[in-house]
Amino acid sequence: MDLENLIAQLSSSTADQASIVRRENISEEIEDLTTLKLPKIKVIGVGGAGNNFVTALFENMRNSRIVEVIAMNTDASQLAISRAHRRILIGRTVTRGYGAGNDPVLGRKAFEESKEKIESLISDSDLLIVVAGLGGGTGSGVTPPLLELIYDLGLLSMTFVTMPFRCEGRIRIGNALKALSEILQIPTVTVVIPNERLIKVAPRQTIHGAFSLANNLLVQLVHSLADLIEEPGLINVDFADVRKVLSYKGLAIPGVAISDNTNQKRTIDVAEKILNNPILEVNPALGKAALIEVVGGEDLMLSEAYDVVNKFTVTMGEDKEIIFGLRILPHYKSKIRVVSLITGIDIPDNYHSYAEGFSTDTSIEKTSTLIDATDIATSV
Ligand SMILES: Nc1nc2c(ncn2[C@@H]2O[C@H](COP(=O)(O)OP(=O)(O)OP(=O)(O)O)[C@@H](O)[C@H]2O)c(=O)[nH]1
Ligand SMILES: [Mg+2]
Repeated sequence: MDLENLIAQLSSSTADQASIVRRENISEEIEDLTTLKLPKIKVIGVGGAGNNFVTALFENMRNSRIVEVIAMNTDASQLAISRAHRRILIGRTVTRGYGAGNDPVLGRKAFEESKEKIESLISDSDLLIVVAGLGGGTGSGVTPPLLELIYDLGLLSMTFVTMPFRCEGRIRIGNALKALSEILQIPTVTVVIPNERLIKVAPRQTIHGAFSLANNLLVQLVHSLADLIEEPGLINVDFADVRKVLSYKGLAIPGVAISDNTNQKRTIDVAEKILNNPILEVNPALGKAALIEVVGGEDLMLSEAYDVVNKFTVTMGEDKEIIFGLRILPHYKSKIRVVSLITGIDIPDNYHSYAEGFSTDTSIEKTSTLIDATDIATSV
């Protein structure tokens, strides 16, 4: 229930004299609360892949009161077909609206040209989520200086990037690796999705289906962050908790899994799917903090919610910062959805090799069963 509804409900109740006095006090307090600003999350999709990601996000978040979706590109024609609350063309002079032509140096020049415009776009945000496909000119050239600017402004950021398919060749992979190493030097929370993994995880998917595996991770993660902040839960998480988890910099692992059955082990299954997500190839046990949202129907038992969170604690260790929220949505019936973000993973020495998707190191491979594409693709 949002604040307006809460106020309406409070003011419509009938009461005796004593409770009228009490209600007046409550109204005063609520009045104070209404003057508080909701946090503002801006999600910026940079370049072609970034624009595709935020277009998928916009379909879900169009009416959000706290999430603003922004498409940013040097390519005017790509921007024209993107869907977002705002579409920003950058580097109009240096690229003439034709894109950065696979040249990250040109991408960076476009950023420099439009730096003032970008600064005024982001400066009133509480959290910025930057999304891009690394490998081309715009995403690879703009993402590192954009994250640097966010950091210099003292704002909180998170970044969500893909690494190229192996078949895209050494030049694009080289562009992506250079951009990734620049990003990893900035204090931010970084999720890396190696596109090559999408082929392995979903070999018989259409391009759209395989991309939607990655898209949906972002969509559901942002959706959950917004819900956690905005919607009161049985066990409530607020923006301070989100900030806390995002204060653990380094690599991060997002997770989404849904179960729709009454099986006794359903919650454990859901947690295991997340902790063994084969798209991401980073060991969750290395995380220092986790934010977990458990959403279920009226039939969700306390012991089941406990099992989910406990699975994270056992996997990551008891000395980790685990924050969880619990919400009951009657229309969920027997469905359970768990969305999580594990943060604070130090960058392993061999990270570059497996970010490319070429890993042969068995210590980072998972022995899990693969996630069924429909688990992630199920909409929120
Ligand atoms: N997962 C996913 N990856 C994508 C998508 N589109 C592109 N990519 C990846 O992102 C990389 C960068 O491509 P773009 O985003 O089109 O490049 P750009 O940043 O616009 O750069 P320029 O066009 O050179 O200015 C590609 O090499 C692909 O690996 C997408 O929709 N989903
Ligand atoms: Mg492009």
